[in-house]
Amino acid sequence: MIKDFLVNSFIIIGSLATYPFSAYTQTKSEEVKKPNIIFIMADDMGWTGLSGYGSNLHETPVIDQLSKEGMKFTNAYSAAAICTPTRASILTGKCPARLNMTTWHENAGPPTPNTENKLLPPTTLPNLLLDEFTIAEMVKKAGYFTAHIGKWHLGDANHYPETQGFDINIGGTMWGMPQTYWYPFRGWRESDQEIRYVPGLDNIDGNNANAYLTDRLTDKAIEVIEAKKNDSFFLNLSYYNCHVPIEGKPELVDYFEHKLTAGNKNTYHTNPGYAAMIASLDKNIGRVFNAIKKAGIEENTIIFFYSDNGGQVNARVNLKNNYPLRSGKGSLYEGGIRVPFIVKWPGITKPGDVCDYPVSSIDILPTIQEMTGLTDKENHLKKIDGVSIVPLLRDPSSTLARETLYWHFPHYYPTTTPVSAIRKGKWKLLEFFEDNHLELYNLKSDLGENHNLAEKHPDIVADLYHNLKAWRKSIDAKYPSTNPQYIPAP
Ligand SMILES: [Ca+2]
Repeated sequence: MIKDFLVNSFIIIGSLATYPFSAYTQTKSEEVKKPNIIFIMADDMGWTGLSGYGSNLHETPVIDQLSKEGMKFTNAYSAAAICTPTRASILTGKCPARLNMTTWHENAGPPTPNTENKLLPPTTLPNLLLDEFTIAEMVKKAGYFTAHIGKWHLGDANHYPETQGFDINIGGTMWGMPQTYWYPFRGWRESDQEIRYVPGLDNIDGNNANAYLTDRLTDKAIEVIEAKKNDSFFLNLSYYNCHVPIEGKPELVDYFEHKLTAGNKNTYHTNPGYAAMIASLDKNIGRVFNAIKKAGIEENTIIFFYSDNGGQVNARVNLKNNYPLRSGKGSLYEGGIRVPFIVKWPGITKPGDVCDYPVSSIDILPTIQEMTGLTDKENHLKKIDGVSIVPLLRDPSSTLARETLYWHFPHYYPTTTPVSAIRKGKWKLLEFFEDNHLELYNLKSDLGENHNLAEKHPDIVADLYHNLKAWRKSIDAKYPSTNPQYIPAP
């Protein structure tokens, strides 16, 4: 006990030493004015996954309404085409390649020996390092309560949300997907020889028999909103929907099956289970919004809606999931990285605003920093890649100082071989490392990236390629290497 007291005293004194007393009290008195931030993330939802973004099967009235009340971005990107790197980029404002976190947690580390691939990926980090400065750590300095609810996927148990500035963690683990969306949200995973579970959602009242994971995560989010409505809070609400396994509520699956058979044959979304999962996500976000209204904090709560990568394009989901974009999750074609993104900032964003300027998940941290008016005494923001998009939120026709966006994925995935990409204005260049060939697309006239213009515009290729190489060097990007065990297919 005495030892604990001494340790606690030391921490308190240490905190005061870091912050002059006047600054500390000022922070406390300003606390009530700081806006709440709810960052809602869908998993694996492609650019056209919402009805408001073009799906003619999915129904998302709540999220569509959010885009009408706030600002809808049409050229928003995830910093990676897969889960873990994008999530790391959001929390740190850094490109995944700078973090050396370019693949998902379970796939990171040294490369797996194989004979199938021409290249071997570099060794990458499976965990977000503890000394990385996150949004949660940033807003905690201003007295925010910080809650992580849902998918984490940023490291093992030594790197869970509690180690990155979150006061509480419900449902976050090292895994990228639940074994099942149905209670008790756990089960044996044969392919990995392990039991997977989603912690923090048990209760003892016996009403859990038919509980759906998404509903239970929302229950917890509402508990946070009700408990902290008089404080400033940051709620990182990362739903598992609509990542596989495709498990929708039966009544919703029935509804979308009927919709598909009732004559809606021309849809590019054709999976009723997937549609049901998106419908459940939408309904649950509606419950969150109702809780905010009920708590009387709607006008002082900023809402973000994002997806961590494009939609899956495998047989379990849909082959044209991201139409009209090319490819999907894992790929650096637009289908893998262009995602829905909506921001509602009461009093700042104007209802119905649409912004076409390219933005990225690396921009979230500096944006929240500016929104909350936090100072950057320790110069954390000087070491990041993102920029604040507040100028766009104030005026969607304005621009940012940043002209280029970059991606680097030195790994394999069913949709791609190792690749880098750069977007500058309407142009996009990709370099594929197996043979170092370059592809150039004009996104303004060819959104589907069907016409490689590399041979037609050598000057543009040279300019973009120069930028891409300089960027990779500046962040010490890791490259794939020749695989000595590779056996070419006959
Ligand atoms: Ca994902």
